[in-house]
Amino acid sequence: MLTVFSEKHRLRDARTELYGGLLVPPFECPVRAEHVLQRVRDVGLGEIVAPADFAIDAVTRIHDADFIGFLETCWDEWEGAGFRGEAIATCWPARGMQQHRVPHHIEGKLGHYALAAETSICNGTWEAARASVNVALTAQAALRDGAKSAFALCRPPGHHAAADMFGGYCFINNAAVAVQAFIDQGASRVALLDVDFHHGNGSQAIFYDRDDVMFLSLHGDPREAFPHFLGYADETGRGAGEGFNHNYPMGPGTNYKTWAAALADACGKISNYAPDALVISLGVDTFERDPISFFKLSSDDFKRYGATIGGLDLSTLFIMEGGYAVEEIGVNAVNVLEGFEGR
Ligand code: Q9C
Ligand code: ZN
Repeated sequence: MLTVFSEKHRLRDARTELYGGLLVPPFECPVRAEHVLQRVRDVGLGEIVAPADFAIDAVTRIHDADFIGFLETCWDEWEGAGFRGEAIATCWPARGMQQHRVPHHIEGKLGHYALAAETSICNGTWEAARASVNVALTAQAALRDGAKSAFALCRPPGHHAAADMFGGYCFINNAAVAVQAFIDQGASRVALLDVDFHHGNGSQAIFYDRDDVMFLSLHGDPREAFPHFLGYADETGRGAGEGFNHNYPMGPGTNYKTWAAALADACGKISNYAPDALVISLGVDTFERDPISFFKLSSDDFKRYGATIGGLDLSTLFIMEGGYAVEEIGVNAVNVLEGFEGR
């Protein structure tokens, strides 16, 4: 399987994450991608290529232009305002306040466009996010050109990013942009299966009204896990999209047996939908020793479920999302790809 990787991910190297009331080194750090790349090499998964440059138009098919403008200039505006740390949102348009007026001051803009406060914006964040979506689009183009599967080794991740919101370590929704590229190239239906530990709130929101994209997510119950305010089982889609959104929230301690039963159900729905392409939001923070998550999958389980996904026999694009047990992230992510290939 082809892997697409950009060294520009290293430009996203924040010093701070707000966690438990402390500013700690971010869980979402550069070494994650390097370990996955090393494992791709070690097992000889296939060719590794750098991304092509894509016009921003592919991104603005999903994201609002004003939000993209904000990401581009946020760091400069923050520094220009005289702040000395990294850019962190500290106030929001909460209940009863104005939701639609975008403030001029960067502090207000951050609150308008952020969905959470853990994700600091620093110098280089925009360039890295841009490279990450180019990785996704390059891998997508390989499928368009006839490849059966491809691995977009994206970093930073994307599935929490909505049309006009960043957070949860995400800025541009790489998977959503890739899904839209398939549609724009003529696909009638695309399935987006999100196996990251966290609910893909951004992806769900982006496609919630649509029947040409089926979104399915297996994740920690939002009553117990980030992003807390979306991802319930009764969120099934809206309007034309009713019946095309499927959430599988699961509680603390969920083991492979329970998780795999949810995956089997999701795969049945994907099969019936008969999509022209399948996009996988591949987070491996379902791992038993992940530092911020509570599922109990072993490294072998990743290979097992890769085989299940492979059994769908669809054109499949894997997009890297989360996974914070950095020592094991390479084995776990590449196990899915090897399982998919029947290795
Ligand atoms: N107590 C992705 O996996 N905060 N994002 C978690 C845990 C944010 C995860 C707090 C987690 C974001 C792409
Ligand atoms: Zn995650």
